[in-house]
Amino acid sequence: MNATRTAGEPQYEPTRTDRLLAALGGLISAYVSLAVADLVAGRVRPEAGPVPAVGGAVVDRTPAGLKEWAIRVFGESDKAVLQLGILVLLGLLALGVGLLALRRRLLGTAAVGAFGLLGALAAVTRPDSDSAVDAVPSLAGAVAGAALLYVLTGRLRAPRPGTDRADRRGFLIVAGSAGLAATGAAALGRAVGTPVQENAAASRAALRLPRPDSPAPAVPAGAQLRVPGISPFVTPNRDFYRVDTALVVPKVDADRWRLRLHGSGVREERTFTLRELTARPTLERDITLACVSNEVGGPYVGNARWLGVRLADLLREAGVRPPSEGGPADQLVARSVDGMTIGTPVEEVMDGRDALLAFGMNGEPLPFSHGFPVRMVVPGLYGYVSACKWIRSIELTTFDAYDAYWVPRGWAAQAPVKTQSRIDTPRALARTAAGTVMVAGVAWAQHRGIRRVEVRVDDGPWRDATLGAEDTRDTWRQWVHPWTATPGRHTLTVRATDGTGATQPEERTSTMPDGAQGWHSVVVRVEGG
Ligand SMILES: Nc1nc2c(c(=O)[nH]1)N[C@H]1C(S)=C(S)[C@@H](COP(=O)(O)O)O[C@H]1N2
Ligand SMILES: [Mo]
Repeated sequence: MNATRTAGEPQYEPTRTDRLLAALGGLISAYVSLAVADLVAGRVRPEAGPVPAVGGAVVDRTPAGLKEWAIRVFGESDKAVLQLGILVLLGLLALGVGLLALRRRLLGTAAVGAFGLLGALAAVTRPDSDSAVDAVPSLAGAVAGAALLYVLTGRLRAPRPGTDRADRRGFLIVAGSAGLAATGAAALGRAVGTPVQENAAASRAALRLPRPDSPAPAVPAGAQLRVPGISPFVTPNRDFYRVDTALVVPKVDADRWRLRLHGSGVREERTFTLRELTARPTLERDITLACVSNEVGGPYVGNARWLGVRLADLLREAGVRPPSEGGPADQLVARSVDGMTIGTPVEEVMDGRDALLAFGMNGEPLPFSHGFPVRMVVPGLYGYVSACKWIRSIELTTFDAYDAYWVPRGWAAQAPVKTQSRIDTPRALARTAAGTVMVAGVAWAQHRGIRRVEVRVDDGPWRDATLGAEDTRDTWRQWVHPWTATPGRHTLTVRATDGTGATQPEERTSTMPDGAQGWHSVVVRVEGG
């Protein structure tokens, strides 16, 4: 096409079809690259795959406001959306790289290599990476993708024997078989499972939970109201909300798991195995867990029966004293296998409340997504300052000396749960018939308890709702209010008063920096009349 053309380049101008094929070649090379990386990551460490590694790096650098927006808009699918976004972006780049390779074969091939290096860099710089082996999935994928792109563009640039046209048939055969082979290999890799994950699954299946030395008192019969549409008093594990930054759920082999206890005021550093923990006196407690990102009326709250050991006992044995007894550490920093850090006030953990290192949830070992083998649960504190999943170590330090993960991202270092109440039924914008309508929901103020719940229709007077029986002050409480609904559009509002006598303030605040407050209300349409 011009004088700069070098030897070995095609003697013809690529047609529009060739360019289309070249772009497609870029896409297929990227696809094969990711499939190979996925296959290798399965053998090495699933979290070290390029998509989770780059995704994790993006999550850690996402401004808090954007993260809150993503949670609000995409809910618990936010992680899937992020990974899809990465794939779409990569797809677009791949089309460009394919076109580039048609003109500059080596440069295009090198670009694939550069993406591989980027993935490798992301993988080894993740906080949970402890070995350079984590670079291997991305690098292997890059080699496969680069080689394929090189071959494919070769087909397009080499005239088919006996013609002066690109070898499109050769291109399609190579592209098709490479795509199929990669798909097959990746599917097979997933089907046989990964060694790490299989050990984890086996260790979970083999775990026999100890009988609690201190069982939870039976849930009072009246705690569960018989109202259709109300949140069940105990949230089944499969329905329990999940909030974390993990793009791949960590699968920890319980047999190899260790918990390290160290830091300021610890007489002698200690390491516990799961067996050592479960052999200690165990307690079972009903505790309601809530997320600071829960909007007024939102879904990120659940109530479970946890089984574990008392964290304060472990700390006392190690010589730790709370600040009120002159201990040097006021913050306990829990670290997880996936690099999360969660800072909890030592004073609260040791003030007599049932702060647990939990291994059981509703009668079974913790589900992987909820922190298997061990997590923390502290009544009265939001999850991001208390409920470290997949916990690996506990360090005693001070709030002055260390900011846990969410603190530099704009969230408060200390965050007791705010009193909240939620209308579960009728649902927002529901249509109901005139007559008696059961307005019902849940209210929570962990560790203070719920004393009163009131309901208001439009601008009418506040009326006391009937409360379900209190399980403990660490659990939420159901409430119901029979309302004689009249035709028209009505606004139902709820507010709760906690065990200290404080009533929820009306004014809505955002979740940031330390949890939303304000009254929940729903608008309903009553028909008939
Ligand atoms: N390792 C780890 N632990 C974590 C988190 C996390 O991102 N990583 N998120 C915390 C937050 S913000 C909350 S609200 C709770 C949620 O626990 P769940 O997913 O079991 O409901 O876990 C906490 N523990
Ligand atoms: Mo949270």
